[in-house]
Amino acid sequence: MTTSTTPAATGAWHKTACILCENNCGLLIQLDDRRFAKIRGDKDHVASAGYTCNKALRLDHYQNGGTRLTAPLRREPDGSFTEIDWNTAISEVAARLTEIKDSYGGDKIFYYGGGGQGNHLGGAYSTALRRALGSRYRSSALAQEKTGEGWVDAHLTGGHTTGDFEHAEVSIFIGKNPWQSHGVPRARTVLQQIAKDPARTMIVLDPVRTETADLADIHLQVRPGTDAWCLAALLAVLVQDDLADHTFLTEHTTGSGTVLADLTHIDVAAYADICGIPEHLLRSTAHRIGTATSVATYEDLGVQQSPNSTLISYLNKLLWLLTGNFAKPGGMQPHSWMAPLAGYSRQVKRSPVTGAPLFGGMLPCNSIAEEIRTDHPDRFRAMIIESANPAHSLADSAAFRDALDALDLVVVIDVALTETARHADYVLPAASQFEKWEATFFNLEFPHNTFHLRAPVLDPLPGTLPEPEIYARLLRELGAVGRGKLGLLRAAAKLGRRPYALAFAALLAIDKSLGGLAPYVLYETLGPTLPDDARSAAVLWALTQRVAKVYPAAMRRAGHRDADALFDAILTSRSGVTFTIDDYTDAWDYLPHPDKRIPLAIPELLHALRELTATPATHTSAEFPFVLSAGERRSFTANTIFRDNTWRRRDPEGALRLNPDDATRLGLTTGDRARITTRRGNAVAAVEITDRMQPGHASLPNGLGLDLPAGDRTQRVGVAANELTDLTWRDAIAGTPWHKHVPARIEPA
Ligand SMILES: Nc1nc2c(c(=O)[nH]1)N[C@H]1C(S)=C(S)[C@@H](COP(=O)(O)OP(=O)(O)OC[C@H]3O[C@@H](n4cnc5c(=O)[nH]c(N)nc54)[C@H](O)[C@@H]3O)O[C@H]1N2
Ligand SMILES: Nc1nc2c(c(=O)[nH]1)N[C@H]1C(S)=C(S)[C@@H](COP(=O)(O)OP(=O)(O)OC[C@H]3O[C@@H](n4cnc5c(=O)[nH]c(N)nc54)[C@H](O)[C@@H]3O)O[C@H]1N2
Ligand code: SF4
Ligand SMILES: [Mo]
Repeated sequence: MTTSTTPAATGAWHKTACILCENNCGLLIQLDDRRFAKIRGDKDHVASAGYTCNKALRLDHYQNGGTRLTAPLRREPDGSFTEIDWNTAISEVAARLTEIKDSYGGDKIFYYGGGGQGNHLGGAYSTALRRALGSRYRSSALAQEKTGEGWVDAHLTGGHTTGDFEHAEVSIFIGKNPWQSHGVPRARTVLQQIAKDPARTMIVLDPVRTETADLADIHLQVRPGTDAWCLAALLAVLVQDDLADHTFLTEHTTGSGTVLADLTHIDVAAYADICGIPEHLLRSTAHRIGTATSVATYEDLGVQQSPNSTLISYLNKLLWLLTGNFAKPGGMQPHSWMAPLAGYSRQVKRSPVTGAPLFGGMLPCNSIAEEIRTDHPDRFRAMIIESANPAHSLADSAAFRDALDALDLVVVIDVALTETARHADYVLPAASQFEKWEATFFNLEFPHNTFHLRAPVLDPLPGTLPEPEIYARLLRELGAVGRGKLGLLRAAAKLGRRPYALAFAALLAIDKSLGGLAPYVLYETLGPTLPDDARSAAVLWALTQRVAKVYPAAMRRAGHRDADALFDAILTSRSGVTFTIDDYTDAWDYLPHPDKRIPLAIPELLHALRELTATPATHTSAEFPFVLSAGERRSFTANTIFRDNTWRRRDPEGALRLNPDDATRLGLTTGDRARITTRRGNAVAAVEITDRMQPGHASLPNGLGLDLPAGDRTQRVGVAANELTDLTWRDAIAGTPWHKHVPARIEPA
């Protein structure tokens, strides 16, 4: 492997961020040649202020641990890969995409991914390529977790809300283990502060006694998959004991009458029995919530990847809405965005073959294979996959691999030859997240919302390119924008931002199609004028214009005079920028409803709530008696970002966790090997026995079971969870998978 160095950089501390979870804590990295010799938290960072968890310090295993691609790969008729040069790769990929577009229509080119936990800047340019090709359908990991919640938000507050956990009197974590998974910035510090403060209460709904549950005042250790009954019962107590905030409901909501009436009828004792929580504990918990001055909640995969997930999102939101915990300190708060991760609306379009709902415009991940493996004339024919590993991360990997193989063309943009890339026709090697300008749009904070544009720490590994350059080369090859227009804008950019903005607006008025191609146009014209070769940041110019237009007051509160001042601050601040300071009362401006009230009644979900009495609460059987949570976040898991098993200091194989009673019954002890069988497949894992698990519940970590090179073969360590999951285990409304609720059998291996 050839390496290039930035010699002057060795020994110096470089500012960047961690790429392992959505919090993207600021980091300082000291290099030794291309190695990350030392890593520490960046105290100047606007969001993390020096905080990191244990995982960030292992990032050299991402940068230097795995096997990187250093040339584009083309699949040959015999199935093998040949290295080709970039010019050949770009011209062939552009020609093949054009062929698909001309034969079947651009809407048959499906796009997946666009960014992981640390890299969204490239994805911001993918929209221009999709526009040029006429590609209409897309998806990403969001459509196997957050789309149901996003759709509920679209009905209620119109968008995402963030919990003010630093101030909340009562913090509630529903199927969320922030001690391990974060999501809450500086999570471990914040959790410990809550735990230490006798005036504040932490409530955790989780079948497992997690590290977060250890710190909780109230642990509602529900039976797996029964949160809907648990939350419905909590809401019922709030209503039946008249703890709802009637002033808030009257002044700020509509439809509360219907919702309260439905909750009045719920049999709390019966629901307590279903979810396995003592009735008195449910009642006292509801009273703690109903009498608190402020309540904030966070729901995550434990419920979003379990049965009834969309209903649960609704019930979660009713918990804080019925108690008036919106737009106030310690409550739930809508916020500004640099760019929303997805645009949800109440109206939902449907997919062309199976009619799956496209919440936030995304095809549910479990429907992708179904949409391809058919002879329907509208099936997808090609797929572009960037910064994602769906052949490993989507339910039923075997079905997804078949789907990839059924396509006419698969193009994968990744740093490594992943489980997905192995099924590609072309693999385009990307520069790593420390070798290019990068950023994420996980800007979910309140009141200080931050954005961090990271400068490269290293030069790109020879043979690799940043994604914005890959997209630009494809668009150039496609001749997406005439040279005349690009020339004119380049000339205007040399004169300054103001003439550039005017020229851009004038061209857009003549040619509306430029709007969809804007990221590419900016890259080609404004990009070259940016300092430090920060060409990939060009798209942020348009996004800062949007911030100035949509949140002018919040932007000025953060000290930015106008969009250009904000753009310059982003370009030059190596520890991130606070781009807006929201105010609690801004919440009402963010509501999209003309009457500025929150419409509480969602008919489909009230129907699902009524149907709970007739909904099965268990999905196990004599054949598959266990509930397997396939994909738990632990101290040494990080999706599939590390392609090097030696980064794990503990739990190297990703143990199957089991309750002691189950283990005794099965004759298993810690370290033994057990076979896990589901309707879709089977696997063998090392066993860890722990009373953190309840009987009948087992868990496997996420991100294990990668097929990594070992000599001229590959070696798999740990279980690839999605060899065990099934496409049909999914939410009836959002189509999101039940990864946390897989019926399984466990036996000694
Ligand atoms: N260490 C680490 N951190 C990560 C990641 C990582 O890979 N590793 N990945 C990041 C990503 S992509 C995401 S989306 C987040 C996810 O973050 P989390 O959602 O917090 O992660 P999980 O561990 O998958 O699931 C959370 C909890 O759900 C519980 N659970 C299982 N079944 C049920 C149930 O029926 N009801 C309830 N109430 N709970 C249940 C599990 O016991 C678990 O404690 O983490 C992010 N952070
Ligand atoms: N069974 C089960 N399945 C799950 C989950 C679960 O809990 N259980 N969790 C789900 C969730 S919440 C998520 S978010 C997904 C995550 O799964 P994916 O969305 O597939 O994402 P990652 O595993 O993060 O993979 C990121 C990919 O990006 C590549 N990469 C890294 N850096 C770069 C770069 O700079 N450029 C490019 N182009 N590529 C890069 C990596 O090599 C890797 O292939 O998994 C989901 N799947
Ligand atoms: S919380 Fe840990 S994994 Fe997440 S960004 Fe910070 S250091 Fe990285
Ligand atoms: Mo995720």
